[in-house]
Amino acid sequence: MFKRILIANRGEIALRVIRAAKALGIETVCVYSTADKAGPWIEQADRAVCIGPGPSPESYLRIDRIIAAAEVTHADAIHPGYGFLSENAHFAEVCRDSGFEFIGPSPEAMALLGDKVSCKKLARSVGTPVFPGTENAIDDIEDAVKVAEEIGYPVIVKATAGGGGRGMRVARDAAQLRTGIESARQEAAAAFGNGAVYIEKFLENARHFEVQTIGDKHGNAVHLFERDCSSQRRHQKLVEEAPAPGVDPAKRMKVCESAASLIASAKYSGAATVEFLMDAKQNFYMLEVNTRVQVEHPVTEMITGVDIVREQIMVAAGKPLSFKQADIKVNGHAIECRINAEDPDRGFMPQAGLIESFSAPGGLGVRLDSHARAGYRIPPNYDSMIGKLIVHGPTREIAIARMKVALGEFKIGPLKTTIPLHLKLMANPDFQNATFDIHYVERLLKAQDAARASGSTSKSGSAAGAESRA
Ligand code: MV4
Repeated sequence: MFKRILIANRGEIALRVIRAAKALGIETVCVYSTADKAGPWIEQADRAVCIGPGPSPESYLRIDRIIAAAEVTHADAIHPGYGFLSENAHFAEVCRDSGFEFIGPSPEAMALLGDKVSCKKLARSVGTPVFPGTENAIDDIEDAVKVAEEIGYPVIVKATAGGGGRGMRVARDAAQLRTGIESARQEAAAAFGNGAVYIEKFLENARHFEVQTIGDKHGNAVHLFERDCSSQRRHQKLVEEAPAPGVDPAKRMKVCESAASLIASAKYSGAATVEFLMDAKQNFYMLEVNTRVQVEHPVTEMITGVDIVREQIMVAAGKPLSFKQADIKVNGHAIECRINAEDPDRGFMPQAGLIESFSAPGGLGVRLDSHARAGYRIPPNYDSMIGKLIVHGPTREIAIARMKVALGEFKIGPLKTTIPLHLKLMANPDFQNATFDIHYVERLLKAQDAARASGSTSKSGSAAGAESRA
């Protein structure tokens, strides 16, 4: 087993990895930027190394400095967390070539599943359902137009290297497709250094269904069932839950098993999430594979009892998975609300600054994964998530009820947070009845803005009018 792990990340996920490592008797090293010097998670690590200034290109994205920190602290392995370098196959390769175990897949498996065209080909070959579309990246625009006529409009143009919604264009006719391919290529080249794009059938109203999987270096690959992450705004998830409510058990089993087959066929070791869209008839289509631990992994931990970060560390060290597929049973229901320091009434503007008061919720089935506390100053450089509130209960109804209580207890001041929005979502009939799709939060916010604008008797120049347009 490893003696010492370096964590190439910050905030709540750094703390999550420290906790798992400590429970395994493994020492931890944090790397941090000068903006994170006072980060509370750093106190929990055995050692800490400053790797540069606040902007992440000069610190958390600097492979050379992270490797140097691992060398001077004699770390055995590097955990990348999520975001930053976690899905960078070059980083995984540099870790390996420098003698550090990367806690995640091999660079080869990461590259295979990270490229959406090669991932989709593999998925099709093992029977994981995918959208109809071009087999390969588009060479000739007129070939793409032919494929679009075959599968029917609307279609979506996607970057093979993309993810999280960047480099996508919806086309409803051939003219839109031609311009969409051009602009998606340019955007992808600028954003990912790779302008390759492909097309597939576009699905309008769907739910986001994702399967947690994990593989080891002995050829074992299992799934830990699924999460529904339909509550999102601008590709930022707000609420995630497990299991996905109201899904036909036989269909659900098939898609979860197909996700495990996919990562097995990639000879994948570590945690991976296979994302799907589910239509109104509960047909599934794979979107992409995330080759890292995800923000929302705790809801899966709560319903399966598996410590996903512990398993990540164990399999990276060459141990077989500690369980078999047949050992995994779903127990109850879990929901996670992402607590962001953002003002939902002002276009989700990030709220950097001092947390003066912080009163955490608790009680049966309540888990708070957060690096924040009173006296912590949120730096302006990174994402605004300051914690995740996770509740577990025997049923979805009880989990929602416990979440409402926990959100009501949770007081953070004076900064604005997403807590009031979560209280509204928990009381929303579409959430309660699971009659939602990936657009319902945005529709709700739009309706709220419209109601506020029309309810206001003052002119457009008023504070209320300005607020609703922000
Ligand atoms: C789609 C789609 C509809 N049809 N693909 C957005 C992020 C990236 N992971 C894939 N995305 C989508 N791909 C087809 N063929 C709609 C989306 C999409 C979406 C997906 C999941 C969660 C939220 C979303 C919000 C807008 C669009």
